This record gives sequence, structure tokens and C-alpha cells, in this order.
Amino acid sequence: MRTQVVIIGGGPSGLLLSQLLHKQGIDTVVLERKTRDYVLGRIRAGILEVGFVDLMRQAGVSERMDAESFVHDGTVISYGDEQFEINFKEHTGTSVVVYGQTEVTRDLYDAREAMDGKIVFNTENVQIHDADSDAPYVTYTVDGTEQRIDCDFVAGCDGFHGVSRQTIPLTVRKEYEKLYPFGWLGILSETPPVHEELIYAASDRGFALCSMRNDNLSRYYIQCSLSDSPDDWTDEAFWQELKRRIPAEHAENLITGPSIEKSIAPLRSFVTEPMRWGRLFLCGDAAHIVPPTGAKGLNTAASDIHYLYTGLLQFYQDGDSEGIDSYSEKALARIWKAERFSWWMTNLLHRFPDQSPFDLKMQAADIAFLRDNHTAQSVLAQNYVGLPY
Ligand code: FAS
Ligand code: PHB
Repeated sequence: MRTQVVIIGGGPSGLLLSQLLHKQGIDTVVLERKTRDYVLGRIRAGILEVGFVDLMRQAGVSERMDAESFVHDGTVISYGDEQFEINFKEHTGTSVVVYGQTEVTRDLYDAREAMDGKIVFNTENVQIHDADSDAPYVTYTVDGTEQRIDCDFVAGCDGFHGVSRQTIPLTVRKEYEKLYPFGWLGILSETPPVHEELIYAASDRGFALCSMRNDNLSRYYIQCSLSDSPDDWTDEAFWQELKRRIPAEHAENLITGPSIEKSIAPLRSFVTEPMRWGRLFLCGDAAHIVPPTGAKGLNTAASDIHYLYTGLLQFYQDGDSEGIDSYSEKALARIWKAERFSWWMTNLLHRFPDQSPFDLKMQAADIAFLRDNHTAQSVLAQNYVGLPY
């Protein structure tokens, strides 16, 4: 088989790239190691930057998002019983969209199937060959039969544990990593959100986040120990701890209910450089990871896809390789700013086991300065809604 671009990974990165390229007549094949239902079963991001929304519109996959998403002009930051709002609209003129990654991925799958996009599920042993030549190819096994696809380019959209990043020799790539000494225990509950905007809560017991998916589907997180497992937390224990970490007025209004999903995500910052090796390009979690505190994971995947899509279009339509040649540099320039923001938000709002009394005073002063200073709030707002592509 032959195609123009093989895309490894059928998550939001791979599907969005495939849809954008297909709409321009560029042929792709997506290789996904799981099933569609398995991919849709993962509960992850919830906040979309305006750049992501524009890309979904460009891909012709925004109808349900426009109909069902919430537009948020700001967010609440709380510490103990005190709270203040950061008004994104006032500072930046724009907002963010609340629409779950699960729904984004579902819409993309539906759009790919409506266009007869080629997606191979349950692929095993995907291997990228001759990526540093002009004739790369990919082999994989499906239903016990080995297949080969010759192509012009390979897009590695296979997430942090995928094969693409590992294909780039260690003599070529450099990795940067920071592991955080805690995780996020998240639950999904069919209950109305506790507040009309998100609440990022710092407390002396640790971080909490109150988010949502729709009027009767809420997403809550509490900072937890890395040694915890979801089974260590009954729903009741989760609700009680969440109430201790958010302002009393919200704790009193919190409507609890049974969790329909409960999981723990470890927090890490990670970047691999470069994001291109020959005809192989890395996108999204295959190349970088952020702690979810700044809601940047999915949104930096989107800006990667924007840069790669634009570059491939330039190559195929104008025979000009400038866009793909500058892909890694452009993507990394924006990624590092998102890494910094996510790292900064995580340090601002979480309790670290080794914090000294002085460190705690510095953290409280940071939050107080953010509360009182218009410019500090504007800096947070600009980063949260998304820096320019
Ligand atoms: P993904 O990991 O989503 O998709 C990669 C796909 O490649 C998967 O479907 C996988 O099955 C497939 N794959 C892997 N190896 C393969 C192989 N060898 N062959 C074929 N296919 C292969 N971001 C936020 O902004 N907010 C959040 O709250 C948030 N929570 C998260 C919680 C968890 C547990 C995780 C892991 C991530 C979270 N993220 C969050 C980040 C997340 O949203 C990612 O940024 C987003 O999924 C990135 O999308 P992709 O790059 O498509 O990678
Ligand atoms: C979510 O709704 O899952 C969510 C929202 C904001 C974040 C992280 C996760 O920063």
C-alpha cells in the first residue's frame, strides 16, 4: 500500500491532522493500536483554546462543539476561603471553550468516517523504517498479518508511550523532564457543576479543581499522593476532601453523586527536541507533556498540528519545504512557553512535600500578588486563553 502521510495514533492529534489534510486532498492512513471505543473511553482534557476551536472549524468538525460547548470568559482562583476571578475577556478580548476531549475525539472520528478516511484499528508492532531517507515506510501487524505502507511522510501522533519518539536515535534527540511529587485524582459525576466557571483551588491540604463537561456532568480533581490508587478513595472520601479544599460557599452548594469515572494521572513536564527527524514529525504527547494545571496538553497538540498541516500543505501545493523545515523550531517555541505556564501554575497552586515555612510564605505572596495586580492577571489570562500560533 502507498499513501502520502502515515499518521501513527488515532487520538485528537492524529485525527485532526488526518481530517485537515484529507479536506485538502492529501491522502493519509491513521494507524491506531486500540479500538475507537477504547480511545473514546479515556477521560482527559476539558478546555479548548480559541486556536483549537478555529482548527476544528477549519476541519469542518465544529457543529456539535458550537452547539453544546460552554464559552467561559474567566476562571476563579481560590486559596482557603478567599477567591477572586481572572477575567480572560477583559484582559485578552477572548475566552476559552469548555468541551471534553472525549467529545472532540468523537466528533473527529465521526468526520473521518463520513469522509471514508482510512483508519486501521488494533494495529500491533508498528515500526517506522528509513525515516531519515526520501522513501520512508511503516510496517505493522493487524489480524496477525504484517502490512507495509510506503509514504512521503510519517506523523508520530502516538502519545507519550508511542513508538515514534523512540524511532529518533538518542544521538539525535535530547529530552527534558520534570516529575512532580503528586498526582491528580479525577472523577466524573452526573451532577450539576458547583459553579458556572472553573475553580482552581489552592489550600493547605493541597490543590483541587472544579470543572465540568455540561449542565449535568462535572469533572473534579484533587491533588493526591503518587502512592494512592483510585480504589483507595471512596466517592464519599473524595467529596469530603474536595469540600475541605474549596471555599465554604462552594462546598455548601456542592451537589455530590456517584462517580462514573475515577482515575489518577501522574504529573510531569516533558519535551523532546527536535520534533522532526528526516521525514518523521512528532506531534502532541509524542513530543511533549505538561501537568494539566494550565489546560495546555491538548491545546499544544493543536498548535503542533497547525504548524505541520500548514507545512505539508505548502509542500504539496507549492513544492516549498519551508514550512516542514521550520516545523520543529516553530512548534517548540510555543511549546516551551506552554511548559513554563503549566509549570508556573502547578507551583503556584499545589502543596509540595518539601516546602519550608518560607516557601509557603512565597507561595501565598504569589497568589496575593495575582489577586491584587492587574498586569499579573493579564499575564495569566494571555497564557490561559492561548498564546498566538
Ligand atoms: P493521545 O495520547 O491522546 O493519543 C495517542 C494515540 O496513539 C492513542 O489513541 C494511542 O492508543 C495511540 N498509540 C500509542 N502508541 C501507538 C502505536 N505504537 N501504534 C498505534 N497507535 C498508538 N490535557 C489537558 O489539557 N487537560 C487535562 O485535564 C488532561 N488530563 C490528562 C489525563 C491523562 C491520564 C493523560 C494521559 C493526559 C491528559 N491530558 C490533559 C493531556 C491529553 O489531553 C493530551 O494532551 C492529549 O491526549 C494529546 O493528544 P495526542 O497527542 O493525540 O495523544
Ligand atoms: C478538565 O475539565 O478536565 C480540566 C480543566 C482544566 C484543567 C485541567 C483539566 O486545567
